[in-house]
Amino acid sequence: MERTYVMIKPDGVQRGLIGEIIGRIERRGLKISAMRMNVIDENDAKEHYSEHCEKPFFGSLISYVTSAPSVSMIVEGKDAIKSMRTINGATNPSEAMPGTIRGDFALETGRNVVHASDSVESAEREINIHFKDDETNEYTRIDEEWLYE
Ligand code: IDP
Repeated sequence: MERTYVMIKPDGVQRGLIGEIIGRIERRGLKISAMRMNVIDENDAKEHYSEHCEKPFFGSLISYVTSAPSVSMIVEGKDAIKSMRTINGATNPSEAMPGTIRGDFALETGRNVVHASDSVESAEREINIHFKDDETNEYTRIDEEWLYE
């Protein structure tokens, strides 16, 4: 099983999309093993997006993700990293397929509602930025015997 870091960004929270987004994750069969709402600390945001620190949009990206509360989650399951990226859709919402979160609810890259880690290394790095070890929960979903062969 894989785990990934997922964020409902401030625009997703402000636009009342928390339930819609969590519903899609749960219905897919993925397991949420940690969840918290908070305003992301500026230093944590800078560390999270450090690969973009030289980009022209870095300043506005940090302001955006720290501007209001976000929902942070650890999501687990088979191929959780790839599955969450597919559920979210393309980074630029104008290229995101209908049926994806960004394809259904967003118009601009700078307000694209959700984040999910793009590799095993990023997932572990991002989970460590946003969660402490004792914030994760180990449990079995009652439907797991029907989700997995
Ligand atoms: P991802 O979120 O799909 O992994 P990345 O390329 O890692 O995409 O970019 C991280 C975030 O930075 C994007 O989700 C988006 O919020 C923001 N971003 C990326 N490119 C641009 C841009 O050209 N203008 C404004 N914001 C951008």
